[in-house]
Amino acid sequence: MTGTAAPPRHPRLITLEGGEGAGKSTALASLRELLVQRGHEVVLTREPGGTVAAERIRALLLGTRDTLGGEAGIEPLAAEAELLLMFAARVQHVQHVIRPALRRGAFVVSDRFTDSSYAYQGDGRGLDPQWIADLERRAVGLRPGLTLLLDLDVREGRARTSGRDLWPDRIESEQDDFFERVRLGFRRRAQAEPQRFRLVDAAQSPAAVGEAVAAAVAAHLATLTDADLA
Ligand code: Z5A
Repeated sequence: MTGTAAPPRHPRLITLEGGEGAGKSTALASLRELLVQRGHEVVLTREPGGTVAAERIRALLLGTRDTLGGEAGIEPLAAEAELLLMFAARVQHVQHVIRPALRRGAFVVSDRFTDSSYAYQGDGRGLDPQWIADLERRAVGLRPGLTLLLDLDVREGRARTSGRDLWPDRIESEQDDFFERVRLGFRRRAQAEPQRFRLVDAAQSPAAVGEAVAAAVAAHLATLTDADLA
């Protein structure tokens, strides 16, 4: 492997990506149902988070003065600190949840994974994608076999979630231009890796999004060998 080669894909790791309000949490239910119907063990998880320590890191990453209560929420997080904390949480998640589940033959479905770091910290915050690639290669060491990108107009996504939380988190507090860069970043990644990504039009009804997600997963399952499922 050269210094810049992407880590290998694991066929049983499936991720959902997209902007705020795209409907990832809603689509997870259809995805899980399909895999369970086919007799597979499914571990549903999310990032940042997924372990006790990673959920603590999530609170630090997303918390505000109001939710964290005090100084930690007042201090702005440097973009570099945000990136490193995302990866600190991800290492815990990969080592303690994802790899053990994959080793015992389960499917792991994660609401966000490393593509979010490229989109939010790379395209959104302007950090060097080579640095992110290096962290991915050294500290994560795997990519999903299938990534469903739920693509939605930024304003529509924000309208769906507006009024949901009393206090917007650190990332939700960003302006529309930040989220436009994130959306473009996700779309560029999907174009660059068409064998891994499936683009889903998230402006459809929840039922139609669920059907599109289930169809993409069924097509992915059809490509797996007995060795992939062992
Ligand atoms: N982040 C990062 O910067 N770097 C990283 O490496 C990682 C993450 C891993 C996680 O916060 C934040 O961390 C995230 C990126 C950053 N910040 N942002 N933005 P989160 O998990 O709390 O935020 P989220 O992932 O964006 O979740 P979300 O806003 O809840 O979006 P969602 O899960 O895609 O949407 P949903 O909960 O399924 O649906 C939202 C609402 O829309 C809800 O009321 C639904 O009923 C409704 N909905 C869902 N689908 C539809 C359709 N099809 N039509 C109409 N209404 C719908």
